[in-house]
Amino acid sequence: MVIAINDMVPGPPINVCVNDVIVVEVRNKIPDQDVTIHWHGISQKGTPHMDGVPMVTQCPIAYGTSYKYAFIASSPGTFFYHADSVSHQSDGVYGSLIVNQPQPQEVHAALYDYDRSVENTFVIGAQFPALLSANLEDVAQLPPNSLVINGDDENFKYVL
Ligand SMILES: [Cu+2]
Repeated sequence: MVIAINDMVPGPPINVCVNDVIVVEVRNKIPDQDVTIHWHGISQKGTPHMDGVPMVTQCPIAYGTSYKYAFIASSPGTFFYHADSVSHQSDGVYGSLIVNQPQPQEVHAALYDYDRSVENTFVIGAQFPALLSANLEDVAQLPPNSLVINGDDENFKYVL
């Protein structure tokens, strides 16, 4: 079992150019649980309320409500996004976030002809026998079954 984003684990890849504005509306459909999303690698200069840390930078997004994140992809890099909660991360709430830069500024540009980061992105996660967020008291008894690369759409049940 997983918690999917838009029916996907990992969630939809985000591929943008540096200084693009990323806008994501998170609608929490996880019954009886709060969630926030952290944009790992984004500095959030000027937008600390978009950093996704519940009770620190924002109120948690309660079940049945939504929150719109909007921030500038201010620096290039290979990043990812994930639920702030480790149990939700383990349940599948994560995805890739790649901020590209113009070719003249790419220091490794001479090493390749084409940027294939979109089709060659690998997101590695773990697959657990049950939702960790629904079994917090038994987490120590729920080791992962396996690692998964770019998800495993054969063996999981969508929750959302
Ligand atoms: Cu992070």
